[in-house]
Amino acid sequence: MKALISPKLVAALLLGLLAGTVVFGFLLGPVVQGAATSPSQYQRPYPMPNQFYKQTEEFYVFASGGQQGGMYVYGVPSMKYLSEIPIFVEDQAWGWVAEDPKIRQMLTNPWTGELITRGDTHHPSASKTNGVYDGRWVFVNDKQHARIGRVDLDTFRTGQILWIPNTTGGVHGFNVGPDTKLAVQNFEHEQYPEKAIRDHLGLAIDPIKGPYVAGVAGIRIADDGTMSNGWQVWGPWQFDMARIGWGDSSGWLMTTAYNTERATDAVGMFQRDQDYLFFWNLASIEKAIADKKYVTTEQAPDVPVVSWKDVEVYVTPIPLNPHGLDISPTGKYFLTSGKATTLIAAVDIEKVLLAIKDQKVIGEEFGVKILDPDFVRAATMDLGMGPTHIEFDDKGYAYVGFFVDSDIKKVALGGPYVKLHGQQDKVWKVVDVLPAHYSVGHLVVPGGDTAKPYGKYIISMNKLTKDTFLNHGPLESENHELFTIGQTPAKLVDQMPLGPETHYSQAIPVSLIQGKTKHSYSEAAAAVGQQPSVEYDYAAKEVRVTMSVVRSFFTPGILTVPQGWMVKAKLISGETAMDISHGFALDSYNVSVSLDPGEVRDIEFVADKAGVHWYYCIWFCSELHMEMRGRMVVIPQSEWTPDKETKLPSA
Ligand code: RUQ
Ligand code: CUA
Ligand code: CA
Repeated sequence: MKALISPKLVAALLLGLLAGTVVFGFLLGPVVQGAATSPSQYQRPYPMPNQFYKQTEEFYVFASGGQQGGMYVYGVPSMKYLSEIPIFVEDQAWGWVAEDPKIRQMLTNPWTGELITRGDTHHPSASKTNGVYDGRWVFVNDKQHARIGRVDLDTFRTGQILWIPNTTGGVHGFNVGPDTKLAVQNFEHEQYPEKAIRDHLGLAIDPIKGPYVAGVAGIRIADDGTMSNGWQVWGPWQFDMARIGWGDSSGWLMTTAYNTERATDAVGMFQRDQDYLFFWNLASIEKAIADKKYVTTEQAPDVPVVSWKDVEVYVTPIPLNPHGLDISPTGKYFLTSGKATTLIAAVDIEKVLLAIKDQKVIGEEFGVKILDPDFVRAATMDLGMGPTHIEFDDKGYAYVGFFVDSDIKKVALGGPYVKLHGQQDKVWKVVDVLPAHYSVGHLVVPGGDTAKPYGKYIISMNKLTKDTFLNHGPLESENHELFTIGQTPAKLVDQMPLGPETHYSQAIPVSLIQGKTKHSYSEAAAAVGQQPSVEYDYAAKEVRVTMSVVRSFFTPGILTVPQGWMVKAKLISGETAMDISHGFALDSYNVSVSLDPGEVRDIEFVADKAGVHWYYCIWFCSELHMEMRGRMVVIPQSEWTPDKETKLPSA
């Protein structure tokens, strides 16, 4: 095994992480990738035929938006932005607003009743069948608030948000298993949980000094995509990344921890030369639950919380403060990157299972056996500064991103993968270097996190763009860079500025999605029997209105309301034509919703401002778009008389 890195070197590396970004800005800033963008590789027809992109795109990319709170969608290979999918934050442009009670409920913390409109999406993970994408859903986590969103790929809209109990948030690694029955969510930020959990773990925890505890939440996913909180396993450590195994690693859950020191500050989190990769036997978690070895909490009386002591779990040391944890296509190798080192460890699950069987153990911590790293590793590679995440192609190569080096190193995998790339490439060695602009976070090879990578492309999601694009103020965009990898060397073919801030992405074949996207909702058809109506409820101080919205009228076109009353409106779009959306925005009120074709939207708000307020359509839907408006007349209660009620001509 490679010599361990000394803490002194760690400090030097950390300084390097900081300094490196500055140095690279100067050194690499002016370099233009002239050859890589030569016309021969980057030609689009002119004039552009209709549907050119529709016919030539191969993948949809779903990129997490980070602090944007949802996901971005674009096409590959064109790198053309298509849309945004709002999930955890309100986004009026894409029709995701809390005045719709359905959306408000999804965004409301079920335990505190608080509406939460901030979020931080990290790791999209697509639904799979037999370890391969199936195009049904993309799930993604919100780091800040411990929520999981499910995006339905027939509408590109969020269908469910699941809140995870027993944690104050700060969750990171998220992964959906090979058959979409189980997903896992790690708690990255250590917790001081309810007493029931603290007592069950039996660890001394001081609420101020720590050390705290954390764990993994198991989320069950029903056949229709409905998520529910299945279980949690807690123990002494936090976790960063999570992967549910498949193939050679079926039945195992792998997690990494960078703070095995259980510290509460950055210096403390770097005290050890190595941290851990964990192997959890999933069946042993189910068995502990079946054997009733769990507690529940007041907050979540139906979610079993299991102690690490009651399940089968092992660790093996890996280079310090690991970040990437990625599994090769057959499920055999786990590549982990020590982000403050130059080292990538390749751990072989078959050797892990042998080590468990033959007790190749070098010690234990908190009762967890530490498997001998010399025995379980296939390789320890010294590849460059600041390794981040890793992806795999279909030809037996791994791609490792480097934040500090600002490049991607292509490495030939050993073992069963040798037959894919032949003997010409030395295994566990770099065979190509792809320069990136600049600091690489995640990478995505389409299917590169599944049993069947599609290969062909890699997208580098770069954190720092420097001067790659037209400057636009101190806050520069991110850079998604597309390379073709069907050949060596790889070629940079395109770059795309995109808003903050992608962590991971999923690239799903167009063929799995294109045929099923809806052009209109069927809800309005179901609501067709509902005539426009207005109902005044003097006891509840509520006006309930059913409003038809169709080119180019709102019916009713006038709505009178006593000041201070609640307005509950059901808006029904009568449109079935493709791409004809309407909206309902209300002058001087914090109300603006979008109605896609055939969509039915409930909205609720208090009519607290007196006067004439026009409601108008926000989409330019026809030549009569601007005339598509109506009045809400709010009358002070002292001036209100029932004869001022809006009366519709009876149908
Ligand atoms: S976390 S790159 Cu997946 Cu690395 Cu943000
Ligand atoms: Cu409807 Cu503009
Ligand atoms: Ca550490």
